[in-house]
Amino acid sequence: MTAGPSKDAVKTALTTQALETPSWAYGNSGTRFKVFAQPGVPRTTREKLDDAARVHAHTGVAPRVALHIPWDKVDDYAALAEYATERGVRLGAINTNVFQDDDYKLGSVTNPDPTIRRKALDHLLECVDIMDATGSRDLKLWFSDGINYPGQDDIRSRQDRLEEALRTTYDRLGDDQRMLIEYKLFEPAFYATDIPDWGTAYAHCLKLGPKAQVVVDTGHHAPGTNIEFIVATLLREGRLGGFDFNSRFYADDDLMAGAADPFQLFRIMYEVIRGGGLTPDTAFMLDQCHNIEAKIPAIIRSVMNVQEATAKALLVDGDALAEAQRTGDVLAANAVLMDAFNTDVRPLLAEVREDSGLDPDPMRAYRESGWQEQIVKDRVGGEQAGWGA
Ligand code: LRH
Ligand code: MN
Ligand code: MN
Repeated sequence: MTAGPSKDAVKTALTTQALETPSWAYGNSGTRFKVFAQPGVPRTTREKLDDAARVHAHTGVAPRVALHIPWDKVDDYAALAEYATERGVRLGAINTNVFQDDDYKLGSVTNPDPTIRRKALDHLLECVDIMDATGSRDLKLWFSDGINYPGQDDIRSRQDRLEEALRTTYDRLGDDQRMLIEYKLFEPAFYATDIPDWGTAYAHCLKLGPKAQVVVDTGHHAPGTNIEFIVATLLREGRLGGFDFNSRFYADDDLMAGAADPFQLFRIMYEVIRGGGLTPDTAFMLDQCHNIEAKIPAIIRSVMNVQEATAKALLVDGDALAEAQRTGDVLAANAVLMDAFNTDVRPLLAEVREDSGLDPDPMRAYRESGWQEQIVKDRVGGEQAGWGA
């Protein structure tokens, strides 16, 4: 038996993790069948930032908010960044959107029509301009591009077109800016998606250069995929840019992180820590939609779930594990991981919060804050901003 990591070391490491919440999770969303509107949802991006600031105020570990353009289109992005700072948060990744326009029916940057490709590229470049104004580090690229039928378009030519758009966008990045390339197995394209997996994303990143990194959306894999293996591999290669955390039962369900499979989240966080990825170089983002549950508390819960998985992963006794692995003691090695996973870290996290002057129970603190009642009262009239509008 070894002593395992000290409580102080675990507590200190926990304070280094900063999560980023997605602006679109604060607004109405739904399935392709129905958007269920909730009272009090933000009508503007500023109101989304107000809500995100509440999440950070109660958890202490969600200081950044990702924007999605044009859902969060405003006239003055520098002023928006200032507004965020005044509320105690910062603007995070800028997410591009080349998937909600009739022109993109046959693809955006991979479209066979050069005029449409140019339009999509211009949007990507505009998003880098926005990053300059907001001070954002990361440009997040997800393409819905793909084909539904064999023969519909040439798979190889589409990769060439994709490469060209990525190259132009990459060359436009500033020294401190990065490009995060997101992959997704399928949907909305069903036969062949142009970036369906980490291998394709990674191949493009390798060609582009060190500022191009892969982002792992946990909902974007086939059932049973060993995501932590992908994480370990990308970290070894220095190409893990970050995560879009969410939970899935079936496809891209976008449920609360840690809700469907907390053990998977733990295994992912263990590989992050094992690979030295618990640093600001890894963007720990949420990408979720709260269709039937109250949004702000759902985001607080998700942040806490990621924190709990991180705490458990930090508790893994590395020395005991290495010894068991060295001696080929399969059961002992597995037990080291399971002991950490089965530890109730909630008291430890309550302590971490109290140490920084927060209520130990963020869910209760939010419930009792009166914020929900206030926004339901105040946010009447106007259109809700973004995705489900
Ligand atoms: C695509 C995706 C991508 C988008 C977001 C709204 O499924 O995960 O990250 O930007 O959803
Ligand atoms: Mn995503
Ligand atoms: Mn998704």
